[in-house]
Amino acid sequence: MKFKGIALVASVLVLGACGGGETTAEAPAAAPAAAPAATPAGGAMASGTAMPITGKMIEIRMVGDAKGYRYEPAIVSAQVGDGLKFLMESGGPHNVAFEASMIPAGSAAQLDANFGTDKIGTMSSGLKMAPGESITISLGGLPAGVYEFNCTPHLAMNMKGTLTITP
Ligand SMILES: [Cu+2]
Repeated sequence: MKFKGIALVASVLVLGACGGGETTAEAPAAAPAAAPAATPAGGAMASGTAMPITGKMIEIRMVGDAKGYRYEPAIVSAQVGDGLKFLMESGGPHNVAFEASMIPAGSAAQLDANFGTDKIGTMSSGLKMAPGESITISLGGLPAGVYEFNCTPHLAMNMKGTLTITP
């Protein structure tokens, strides 16, 4: 008795699903099929693949006090593959931003990718307010040359730096 009852209910449910669900059944089926397309979409950023840090880490403090707003040090030498760690110390918010006209030709896409996802714009990092927060940028895959950078909130206060990358 019990089994028959369950079997009947199950049959009705299956029938119901088949009958009424034909049109809606296709829509959910299409969604999973579209999901794998997200992988090629990520690969479409061909020029923007972040390169890892393979060398040394160079720390630059971001400071704002009675003496003014500045990076310490503001003159930095690095090799391709090194990393820069900008450490928020005082007087924030600070960030690190590069402009395409003040870096070597052809370096912008790689540098932008090396910022990762913590950005407020192209080659412009997120703002750091709390002491101890930091911004890490890989110099992997970048052409050698001179890269000027600045702090967006304190550009007018001359918070700028110069990075020279050697091969
Ligand atoms: Cu600043």
